[in-house]
Amino acid sequence: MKNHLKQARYIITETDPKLLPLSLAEVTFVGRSNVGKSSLICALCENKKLARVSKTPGRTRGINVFEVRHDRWLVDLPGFGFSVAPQKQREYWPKMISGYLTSRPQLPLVLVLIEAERGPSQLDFSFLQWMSEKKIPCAFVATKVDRLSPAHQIEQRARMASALGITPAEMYWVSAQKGYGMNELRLDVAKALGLIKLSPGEKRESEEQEISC
Ligand SMILES: Nc1nc2c(ncn2[C@@H]2O[C@H](COP(=O)(O)OP(=O)(O)OP(=O)(O)O)[C@@H](O)[C@H]2O)c(=O)[nH]1
Ligand SMILES: [Mg+2]
Repeated sequence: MKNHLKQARYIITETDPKLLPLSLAEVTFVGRSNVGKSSLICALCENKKLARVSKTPGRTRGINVFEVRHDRWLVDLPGFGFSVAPQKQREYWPKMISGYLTSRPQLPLVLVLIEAERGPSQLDFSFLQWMSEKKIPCAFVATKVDRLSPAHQIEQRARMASALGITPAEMYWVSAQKGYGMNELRLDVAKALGLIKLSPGEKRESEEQEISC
């Protein structure tokens, strides 16, 4: 299957969302520190050097923008839940994230990443509550599924989906490290960016029509 995201390149890091230029469409990766946002962007684009990955939480400090095609972006946000600040402040996601999410007119897809092994935390639920109050739709991605045994994966996927109020099939289930679940997510990201158009009701590769700009 052709990877429509492979030509992504880094274009800008911004800390003030108000200063970000407009795009035609942008797919955003958000979630707790260390959940695997940058790793997932690298895996989707098949470019290990694209976004910085680190064992230390808090690696991504600004809003990092990668352009897949002219004005069609992937956006890597800093993680929430990690800070050197006291516990009370740490439990509130930074202004940079909320400022970005409430100020972008072109957000066809916001992907909320949650570690498969841990499931959603209290902090994830308060973030999701805030997203719902702001009426920002999102889709869920369970990350690092390679850390679970195959037998445990089915059970944990069902448990996580139920906690999030969705069906297991509605949640992406991925491992950036092993490459699991990449094709399905790639296709939906490319679709959200308007890079490909699928025939109604079909997801077959042969039915994809590339859109040129
Ligand atoms: N086992 C496993 N580890 C992963 C996977 N994806 C990421 N990791 C590891 O998780 C750690 C954090 O990955 P990052 O991609 O930097 O996470 P992030 O969400 O961008 O982190 P911040 O920018 O700090 O918020 C790194 O040590 C990665 O190697 C995966 O699919 N499987
Ligand atoms: Mg990161």
